[in-house]
Amino acid sequence: MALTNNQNVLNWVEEMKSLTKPDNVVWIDGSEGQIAELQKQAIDLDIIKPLNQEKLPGCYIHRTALNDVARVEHRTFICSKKEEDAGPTNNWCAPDEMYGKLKALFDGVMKGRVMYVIPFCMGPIGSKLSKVGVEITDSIYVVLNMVIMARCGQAAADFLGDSNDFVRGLHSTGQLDDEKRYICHFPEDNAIWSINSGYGGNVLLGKKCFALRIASNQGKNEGWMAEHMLILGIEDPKGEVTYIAAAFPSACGKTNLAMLIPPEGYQKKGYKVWCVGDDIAWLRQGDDGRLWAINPETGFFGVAPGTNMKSNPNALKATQKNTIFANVVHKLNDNTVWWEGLDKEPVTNALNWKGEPWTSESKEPGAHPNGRFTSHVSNCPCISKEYDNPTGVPISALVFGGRRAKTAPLVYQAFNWEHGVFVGSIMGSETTSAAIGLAAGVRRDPMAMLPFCGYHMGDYFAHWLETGKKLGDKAPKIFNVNWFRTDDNGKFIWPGYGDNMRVLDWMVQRCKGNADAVETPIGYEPKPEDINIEGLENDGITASVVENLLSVDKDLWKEEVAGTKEFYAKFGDKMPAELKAQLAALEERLG
Ligand code: GTP
Ligand code: SPV
Ligand code: MN
Repeated sequence: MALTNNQNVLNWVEEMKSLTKPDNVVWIDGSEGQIAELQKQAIDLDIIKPLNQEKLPGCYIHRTALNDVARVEHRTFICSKKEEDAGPTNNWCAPDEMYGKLKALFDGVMKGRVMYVIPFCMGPIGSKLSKVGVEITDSIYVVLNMVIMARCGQAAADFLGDSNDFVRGLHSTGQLDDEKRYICHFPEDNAIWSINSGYGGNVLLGKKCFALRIASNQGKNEGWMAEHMLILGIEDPKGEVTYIAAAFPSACGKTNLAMLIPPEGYQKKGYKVWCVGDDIAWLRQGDDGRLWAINPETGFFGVAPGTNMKSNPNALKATQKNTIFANVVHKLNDNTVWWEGLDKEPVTNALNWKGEPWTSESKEPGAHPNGRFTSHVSNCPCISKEYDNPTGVPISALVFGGRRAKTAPLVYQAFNWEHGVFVGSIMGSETTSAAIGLAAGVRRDPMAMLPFCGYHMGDYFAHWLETGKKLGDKAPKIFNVNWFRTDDNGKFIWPGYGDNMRVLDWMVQRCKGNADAVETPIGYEPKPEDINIEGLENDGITASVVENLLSVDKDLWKEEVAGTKEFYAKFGDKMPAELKAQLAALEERLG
């Protein structure tokens, strides 16, 4: 039964139904009974397999098609009316042409299938910062993941009421044909059409498609920001919590930082870290003039490989119940899961992510490097009590970062907001497995938004500059971090993970005006002794190693400037003069 009398919703569902011609329509109310029934059906259809219910209650394993394991940037389109509005970093197609192409693909695609209609809300129900969407899909896997990742069902439909202000998401797994795979966004219609994929980032339309590509457009028009950022709170021994939002490219450490467990020395003093979100932040100026953030999602769609009791115990614990694993190793002896970096136990009798027999002796990795888990925030031991707060949390610092073997130091602070926007705009990172078909090496990824900014990135930079003007002296401080500097043998120098707390600590002290800094050509840096390295003796971290991690190689930075000039040139007239001036000033400071 329809969950709403909203004619805008009902008419659109009717229209999509006559296009896709399903046998049946089912509205997702989000009730436990309905989800249990769908889980049963998904098991019968072999879409998911139940895991050991004693060790992993409520957990399932899923395998995507072999050609469908990550986002596909070359098949992702921004279909704005004007090509210029999509900008040089997005694939563009005219809406009429793309609707024409897609209608042919969607025509009758759900014959013999069920059409699921999922009303969902991104952000706390009732919050001024939240937005509603409706996703239509023919995939039970999508339904089972969506109810973890977003507030789905009756409450979302009720929150929408009679309004026409909702995002229309249409998805079909089609035939999973990767040559007919399209992930298309129509920002002027608040619409997303996705076909021929079953991989999370392409099909859980609330996530990257809505909460970043469409929402970044809405934010530009309505005066707020949708960013690829984690949100965490650092509680000091007095109980005061400082909130930080951080943007790192895909598979560069957001989930890990968001769930960080402080080193023992910090724990003893009473420091705690709380996770508000691990992937997306919606940020808006509050009535008090400060910048406030919500996590629009309710779950984690996290990278499995590398997650273990040492690197990220909170994430691992979050996956011990009611979790859907995708493209990891299936251990047959005890019907559990495994991935590279989980533990050192030899795996004997198992299936790899492709479903082929696999053991620790096999040459290829068992889990796909982009193998993922979907689990609800309530599973996470360090979830912040503020995550569902409709007003969000006040942000004191914004952090950018990426994987850089040599160039970027462990941490530096921007001189001011405008310089901070510049720091975000020149971000680069070594490519990872989170998207298919990217050339190896460093790519420019401003604010970690290159694949997710749904409009012209020149306008996006201008929007950031504008936001800084509105925030004035209440603007968060801006920092850049790099956990990934390597030594001559290619090994990471900084221990990372929980020890990143030591760097967060310096940032918090900077925000509170309690820590000094040294001015370098690229920004303010800590004095080496201001990074607390107590307890890191066994990791070989000494004050001189920290000094090395903070060193700025002017020759490498001059190459960086040259690369940035080339990158900026892409944006033509839309490149804000302020940022070009920042680049020239950096070049001058480098001498
Ligand atoms: P998306 O979900 O794709 O947006 O990724 P993410 O930014 O949340 O990255 P995630 O935290 O899942 O980390 C990705 C990979 O980076 C994993 O293999 C981690 O083990 C590794 N990683 C995360 N933090 C650190 C760190 O501080 N140091 C090192 N060396 N590796 C890290
Ligand atoms: C990312 O790639 O940044 C992710 C995973 O968080 S996906 O949902 O596939 O985009
Ligand atoms: Mn992400």
